[in-house]
Amino acid sequence: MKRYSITTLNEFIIQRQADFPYAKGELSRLLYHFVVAAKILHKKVNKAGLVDILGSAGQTNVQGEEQKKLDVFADEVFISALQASGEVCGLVTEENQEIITFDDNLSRDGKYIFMMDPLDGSSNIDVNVSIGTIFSIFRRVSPRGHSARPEDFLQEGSRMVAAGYVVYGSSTMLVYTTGHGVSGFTLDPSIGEFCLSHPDIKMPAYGTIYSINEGHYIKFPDGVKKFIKYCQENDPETNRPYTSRYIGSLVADFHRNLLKGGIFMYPQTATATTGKLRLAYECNPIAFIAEQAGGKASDGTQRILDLKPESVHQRTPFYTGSRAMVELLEEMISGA
Ligand code: AHM
Ligand code: MG
Repeated sequence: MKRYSITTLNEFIIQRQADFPYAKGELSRLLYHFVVAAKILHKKVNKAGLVDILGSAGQTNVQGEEQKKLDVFADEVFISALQASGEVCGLVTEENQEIITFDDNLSRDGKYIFMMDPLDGSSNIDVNVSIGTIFSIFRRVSPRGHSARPEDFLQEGSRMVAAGYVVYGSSTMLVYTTGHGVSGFTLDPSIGEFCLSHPDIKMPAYGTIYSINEGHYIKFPDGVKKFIKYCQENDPETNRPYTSRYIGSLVADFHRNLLKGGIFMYPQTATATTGKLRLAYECNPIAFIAEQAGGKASDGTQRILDLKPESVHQRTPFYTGSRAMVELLEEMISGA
């Protein structure tokens, strides 16, 4: 008889609990609640195209309820799920200017804080292109039993406990790390489970894909321009230029480069001097995953995970991907 061996995400999390001798199952419970919300969002994303038939955002649906934009819906679903977990004392999301603190008794005792972009790349929703959810989890520094405090949310990325993303693409995948390598799970919608499909992901040390919005080229720093020129010249090994691939959805662009090898760049420009992407819930989690997979993430001169945040929505230039490519770019930026 043929035997099928499937490892579901829940099973995997339980197996890995042994990696954290100090853990009492709180992180596992937290991830479990996050994943339930991700599945709800998966369902909603898959139906997004029907919105035009059923009533578009801002209009009322057949029950007379107002239709929510998908990013607002995502924000609400994740916030509710994280509060329900009782393990999170507060969170920051791209949708909310202020820090959200959960002030019920259970959550005030929660050990973790959560930072997330509930639906990244949301401008791609209308055109049926991949979008994602990105998150990072830290242990709080303020005492348990009290409300979360601003300093809980201003820790360097190197103190992250776990990070991950969900990509809603041709299939829905969750990729995450707790600092012991990177694992990828594909959602099997027929059984409603994320199943281990990509164990111990390693990013190729070198790739031939570069991903950048070249529309801003004339405003890029000289080192980045030099690197782009390098990519456009013939690679001696393949005798053709590097391949340019840019979706405009960070999770999808990074995910492709993670598996195939390549570099993603979102530099500062003459007019946007700190870049576009947010350190806390876009760059930090992607950087943690990149490093855990053997890759690298930098702001051009410094390791992303060493940056000390000054505000929760702060932006940073961002370069991440295959180690050798990021190192070469850094050399060109430093003018070496
Ligand atoms: P968003 O958080 O408003 O969705 O913006 C973030 C997105 C990233 O997913 C993507 O890498 C980048 O913005 C694309 O920006 P641009 O359109 O300037 O190339
Ligand atoms: Mg975003």
